[in-house]
Amino acid sequence: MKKFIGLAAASALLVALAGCAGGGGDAGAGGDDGELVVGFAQVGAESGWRTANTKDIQRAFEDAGIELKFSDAQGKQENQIKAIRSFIQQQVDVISFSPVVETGWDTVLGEAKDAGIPVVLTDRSVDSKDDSLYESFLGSDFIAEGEKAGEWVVSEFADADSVKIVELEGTTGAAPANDRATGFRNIIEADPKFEIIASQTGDFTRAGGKQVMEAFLKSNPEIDLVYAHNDDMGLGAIEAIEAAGLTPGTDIKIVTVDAVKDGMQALADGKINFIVECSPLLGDQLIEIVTAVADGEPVEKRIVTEETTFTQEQAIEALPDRQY
Ligand code: GZL
Repeated sequence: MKKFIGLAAASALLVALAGCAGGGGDAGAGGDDGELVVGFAQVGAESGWRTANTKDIQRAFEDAGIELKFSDAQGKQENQIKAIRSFIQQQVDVISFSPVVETGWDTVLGEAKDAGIPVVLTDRSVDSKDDSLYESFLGSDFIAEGEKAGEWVVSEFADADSVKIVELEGTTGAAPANDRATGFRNIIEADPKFEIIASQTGDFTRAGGKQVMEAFLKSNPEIDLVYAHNDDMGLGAIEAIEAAGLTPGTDIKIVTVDAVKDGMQALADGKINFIVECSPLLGDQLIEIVTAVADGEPVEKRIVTEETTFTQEQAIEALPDRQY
């Protein structure tokens, strides 16, 4: 009997201690000890841009001393949805992600809202009609990027009678792919001499760009210009053009978007002719937004990142200081 009472007392003591140590309530991940915890669901690692974006986000959270739970979806929406659900279960304070495609987010963002966890979009946006599902969207204006590429094409081919264009599209359904296509057409469709003779996704990867360009070269004897939605696909196109015995940047001109180091080197070497910048360095601005949101402070719904364009001369000048 004595033994039984001892055991009962000991277990009662354990329960009491556990209660104190836990500070009451569920021991969720989110800030029981006042520390901010943020869950980030990244698209994947498909391009030099994405690698630079991930590195900058992780560096910014490290510098700020804020706990970052990071997941890489390997380009699959279902993995991003799973990661967001896991962050909800872990009761993080804020969820942030770059939606791999624009559609299909309302249900899981509704679950985050019901759980009282604010969401911040970075890089790419969603097509949700209900903008209460996220606090802020930090990223580039992809339509403007497409328009800048179109404006360069119009000036570069001012004296041409006909310009045959092939387009290497980004990931099907992704906001940058949809909007860079729209922006480019907003400009070139004003003049019928510009003709997009083929357009296909290379999924933002170098291998994808090379494979699609090989097919374009086989089925289109006359190509004047490649419009690639990112540098990586443009670099793949360069490989295909050279393998076909042609000179990229001369026989076939190339305009791309991003301005990552490899793209800028190709621009400096004259293999790419013009690059529209899309900055992946979103980390510090993301820290400002998530800390404001966690403190219940108002944040701007839409924050557009600053970016420019590069010619060959500008790339040669900028390369030595290029961070990514
Ligand atoms: C743009 C970003 C795109 C880049 C690609 O903000 O979403 O995805 O342009 C990347 O290089 O893969």
